[in-house]
Amino acid sequence: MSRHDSPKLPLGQQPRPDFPRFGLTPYATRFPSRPNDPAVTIKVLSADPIWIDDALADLPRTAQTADFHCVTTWSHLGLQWSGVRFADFFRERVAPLIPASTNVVGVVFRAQDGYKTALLLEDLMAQDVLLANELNGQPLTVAHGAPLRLVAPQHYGYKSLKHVEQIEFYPDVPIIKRGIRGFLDHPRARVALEERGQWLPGWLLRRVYRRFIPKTVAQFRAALEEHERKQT
Ligand SMILES: Nc1nc2c(c(=O)[nH]1)N[C@H]1C(S)=C(S)[C@@H](COP(=O)(O)O)O[C@H]1N2
Ligand SMILES: [Mo]
Repeated sequence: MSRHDSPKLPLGQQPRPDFPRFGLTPYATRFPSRPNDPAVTIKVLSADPIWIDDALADLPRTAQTADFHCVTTWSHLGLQWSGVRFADFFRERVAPLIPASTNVVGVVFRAQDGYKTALLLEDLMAQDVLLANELNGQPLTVAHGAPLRLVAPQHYGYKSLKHVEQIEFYPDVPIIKRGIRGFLDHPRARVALEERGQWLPGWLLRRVYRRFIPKTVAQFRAALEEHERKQT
């Protein structure tokens, strides 16, 4: 075991005492347009989008503690999330809209800051995948995904999309093609299998990504401070 590994953590991850606001650097200066509005639109196959005023309304709430693993190798342990299971949202709000002859396979999430990601429906139906609106007993902040974020603890952090705005359901696996992430995105990104990216091995991505952590954290923090200054 190298000094970078910890027995508690998945392969290649290192613990971080804080939980920084983080992401691809172009998103450091992008913020949700409606951080207090829990409305989402859903698009099922080729039908017109459907507007839901409050994505979590009338669904059973659940809470869980989970570790968070960013693909760049930092992990923050023991976050307490609460919200609604994605599986419950899907069964109650989406499944009734799907024609019996069609199978939904891929799901694309779009965020209020322009970020997007895709997951397999199969992975989203896991019991620990949430649409969360609370973190550690408090409403989600802008830093961590207000008004609503996906939490998929078995997948790298880039799948846990913040500021959810639209959820789209497809009969096949959508490919996210956008800049470097299009190249390095993995359709599943399972932490246990170290699926960091599609084409390059985990051990290589680990070394490259690790170097960018301090600069990225600083950039995201400075942008948030600037944003908050402008709000007041
Ligand atoms: N909307 C949105 N969601 C996002 C991102 C982002 O920039 N915008 N970054 C992703 C990445 S790479 C990570 S590691 C986590 C970071 O979550 P945090 O900022 O709450 O720590 O959010 C993910 N979801
Ligand atoms: Mo990340």
